[in-house]
Amino acid sequence: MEKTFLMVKPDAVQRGLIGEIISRFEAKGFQLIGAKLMTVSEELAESHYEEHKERPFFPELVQFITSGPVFAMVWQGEQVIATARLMMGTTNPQEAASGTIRGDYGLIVRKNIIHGSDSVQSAEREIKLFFKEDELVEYSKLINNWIY
Ligand code: DAT
Ligand code: MG
Repeated sequence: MEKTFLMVKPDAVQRGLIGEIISRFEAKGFQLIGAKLMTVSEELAESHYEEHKERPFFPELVQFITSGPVFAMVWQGEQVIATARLMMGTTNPQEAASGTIRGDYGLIVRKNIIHGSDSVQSAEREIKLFFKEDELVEYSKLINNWIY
C-alpha cells in the first residue's frame, strides 16, 4: 500500500490545528502508521528541503520549519500521495481552493500549514529522513473492508 510523509508545520502546531488536520485524513479513510511531535534541526531541514537550496527563499524556509515543533506523520492508503496533495491544496494558500487544508487555514505561502510528499520517490526519501523503521506500525483495520 502506498505511503506518504505529511508534516503539520510550526504555524499550524501553534494554532492548534494538529487534531483538525489528522481528522481530515482519518475521515477520508487513510491509515496513520507513524506520528511524532518533534523539533526539526537545521541539518534535517536543509536535507528535507534540499531541492530548494538554490531558491532565494531557502534560508527563510529553513528558519521557519525549525522555529517550533512540527507534527510528523506517515499515512498509508491507495493513491495517498496524490490524494493528500489534493486535500492540502496548492502551495500558495491564496490560490488554494476552499475545502482544502491550505485553502481553509492558510493566508501566505511562507506559512502554509502542512507539508506533503509530491512523488513516490520523495515519499520514500522523506519517510526515511524523519522516521526509523521501528517507529512505523503495520496493523490491519477491519474498517478497510468498507473503504476498499
Ligand atoms: P509544496 O510545499 O506545496 O510541495 P514546494 O515544494 O514548491 O511546495 O515548496 C516548499 C515550501 O517552500 C512551500 O511549502 C512553502 C515554501 N515556498 C514555496 N515557494 C515559495 C515562495 N515563492 N516564497 C516563499 N516560500 C515559498
Ligand atoms: Mg514540495
